[in-house]
Amino acid sequence: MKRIQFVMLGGFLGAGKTTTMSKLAAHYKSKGLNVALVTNDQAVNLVDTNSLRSQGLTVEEVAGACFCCKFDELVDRIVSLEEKDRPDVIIAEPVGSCTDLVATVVQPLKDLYGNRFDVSPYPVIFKPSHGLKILKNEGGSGFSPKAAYIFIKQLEEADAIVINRIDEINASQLNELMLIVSQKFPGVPILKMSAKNGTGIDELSILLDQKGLFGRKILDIDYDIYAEGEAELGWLNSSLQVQSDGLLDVDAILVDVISRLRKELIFHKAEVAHLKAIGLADGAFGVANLVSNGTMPELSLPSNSMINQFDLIINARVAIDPVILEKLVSDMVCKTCDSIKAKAVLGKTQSFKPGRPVPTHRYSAVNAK
Ligand SMILES: Nc1nc2c(ncn2[C@@H]2O[C@H](COP(=O)(O)OP(=O)(O)OP(=O)(O)O)[C@@H](O)[C@H]2O)c(=O)[nH]1
Ligand SMILES: [Mg+2]
Repeated sequence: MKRIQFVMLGGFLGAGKTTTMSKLAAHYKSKGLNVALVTNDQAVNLVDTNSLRSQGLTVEEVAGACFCCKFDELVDRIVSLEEKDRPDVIIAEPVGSCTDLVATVVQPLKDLYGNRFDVSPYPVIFKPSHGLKILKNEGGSGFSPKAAYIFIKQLEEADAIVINRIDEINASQLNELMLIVSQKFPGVPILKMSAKNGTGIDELSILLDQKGLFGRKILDIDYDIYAEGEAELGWLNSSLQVQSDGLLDVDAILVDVISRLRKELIFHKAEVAHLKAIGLADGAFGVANLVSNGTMPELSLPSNSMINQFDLIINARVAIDPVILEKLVSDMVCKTCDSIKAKAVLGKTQSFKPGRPVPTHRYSAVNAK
């Protein structure tokens, strides 16, 4: 039986992993290949899963902890996709605050399931808005040194570093970024991409098809610092329904909620790693995001929908106490709804600090080629 190509896309929160998955899936489909995706989060109610499914893609999810801590569940999801959908390629997105994935996912997959899955080289997507400040070590990234440690460890285990959002920067800024990345991570191939407009997706797919000694960079990592860095993030997944007698402008509501939260979080000096909201209504969906305090909210996928009621899911990863985060999210949703005389019917909310990662497997040396 032909082995399934398994692709995992690493990168920090808000780096562009989900956007890249969607573009890569379209790329593989255009070549006649069958593609399926696996998403991952610390909690349930994922914006990413809903967004990708709404785009017509086949998606399984591992919710409740990262792939490394739920390795067997990841394998179960892959096997279930294998049985149901017979994909040629599976693309998986780990949690954006997760690292040490080569030792805990890539090596175990190659070693234990190498006869069934052909594991691609492991690319890590670079997020310029936080990455430049972290690599320059000039402060002002909004994250503590422990959270910055995770960002750097993610890049250290990459077979290739993919600089994303090149549509937003000019040639000299890009050269500066390439120089810094190549100085910090000498010898590591650097790719340039705009996941948003598709630039660089072909080159990424060429990298992913390469065979050789990839997925072998076992990190020297301090799990205490890693766990403390992750625990500095407030994590929130919340679902609710917005209702009104009149017509609701779904896209305007998504952007309004994110904009109000941005203002409050700036006031609280709490850096946003990624704030995302999806509105889901009768076949239509829209997504709004914020990837740092220094950037503006973006309606990344418009729904162009006017409707009486819709489901709203908010996922927030912010350097703040999760109790404060939960209150701010609930207050801002209420303010948005009050401003348009709509009603928010609260569903399920999970808010917490991520717990210490306890991987199912951790290979301390390369076992599998
Ligand atoms: N301008 C621009 N925006 C991008 C690009 N890639 C992603 N984005 C935007 O960045 C935001 C975050 O992108 P995602 O793909 O959701 O990021 P992610 O890495 O999956 O985030 P998490 O799942 O939270 O870790 C969205 O608003 C995207 O539209 C890009 O190449 N250019
Ligand atoms: Mg994502």
